[in-house]
Amino acid sequence: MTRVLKIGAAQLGPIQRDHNRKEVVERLIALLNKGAVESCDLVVFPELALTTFFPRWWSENIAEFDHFFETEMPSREVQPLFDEAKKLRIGFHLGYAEMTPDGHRYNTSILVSKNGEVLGKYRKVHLPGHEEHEPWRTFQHLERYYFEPGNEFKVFGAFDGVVGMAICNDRRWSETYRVLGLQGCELALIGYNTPVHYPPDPSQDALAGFHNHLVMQSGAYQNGMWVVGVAKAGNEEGCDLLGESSIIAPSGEIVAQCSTVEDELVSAVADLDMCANYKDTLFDFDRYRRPEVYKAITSQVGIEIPEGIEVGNQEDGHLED
Ligand code: CDT
Repeated sequence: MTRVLKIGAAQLGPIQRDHNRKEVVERLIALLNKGAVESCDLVVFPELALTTFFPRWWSENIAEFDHFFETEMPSREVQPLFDEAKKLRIGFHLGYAEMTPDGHRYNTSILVSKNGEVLGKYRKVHLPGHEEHEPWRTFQHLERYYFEPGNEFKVFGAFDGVVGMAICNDRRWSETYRVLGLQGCELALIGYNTPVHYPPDPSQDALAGFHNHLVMQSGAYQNGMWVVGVAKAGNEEGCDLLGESSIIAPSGEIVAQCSTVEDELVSAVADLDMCANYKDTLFDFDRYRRPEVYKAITSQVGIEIPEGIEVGNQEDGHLED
C-alpha cells in the first residue's frame, strides 16, 4: 500500500472585523477549489479561519465577543464549505472559536474527512499572551482571557496515516511534537495567526519568519513527521500577521511555501512512509529515548536552578568582568 497524500496549505489573507461568515466561507471554498485543481486529498486552513483575530481587543464584557464563536459545527453559514468539500472529495482542517452548549470557550480546530465527517477535534493547549487589559500595547493578545485551555494532544487515524493537530503558539513548544510523536503522529496540522510585532520584546520582530520555520522544521525532523503550518496573514485591522505558510517533510526540509500574505494555496505530495526513514533510524524512540532522565519535563513547570549554583558569582568564570 502506498500512503501518498496531496496536501494543500490554504493560507488566508486578513479577515477584517466587519467581514461576515458568508464572505469568509466563500473565500475558503475558492481555496478548496484551487486544491481540487491541484488534486489535493486534504486542504489545511489556519487558526480562527472564520473571523478576525478578535483577542487583539479588550472588552470588559466578555460576552460582547460571543458572535465570533461557533456554537455548532458545521453551523448554517459553514455548511456550504462542508458540502463543497464532500462534493470535491477533499478532506480539510479548519480552525475556529468554539462555544460549547454549557458556555465554555476554546480555540479549536477540526479534521474533516472526504465524506464531510468530523474525524477529530483539538482545543489549543498553549494559550499565549495575557489575561488582563494591557492598554500600553499597540494591540493586545488576550487569548488567555477569551479562551480556556485544552488539555490533550491526540492523534486520529485518517488519510491512511496517523494525524495530529496543534494550534499556533503550540508550535513553539517541543513538547507538542514529542507528545504527538509518541503517539506515532505522521502528519501534524498547525494553523496560526502570528503578529510580526511582539510588544514585550520588539527585538524579536525581525526574526518572526525565522522562528516560525525553526520550530516547525525541528519538530518535523526530531519526530519524523510531516508538518503543515498555515497562516492567516497580512494586515488585519492594522496588525501585520506573518505569512510564510509551509509544508515540511520529515527531513525538516520545506517542500512548499506561500509567497504572498493573501489568500494562497500551495501544495505538495506527502509520502507518509517517509516518516519511517527517521522514526526507525536516528529517532527510533524505543531504542534511544531515556525517559527516566527527562523527569523534570513533566514534574516541573518553570526553571529551578539547582541549589549551590550562584549565577554571576563564579570565581573561575568571567561573568563579573
Ligand atoms: N495565535 C497565536 O498563538 N499567536 C502567538 C503569538 C505570540 S505573542 C503573544 C504565536 O505564538 O504565534
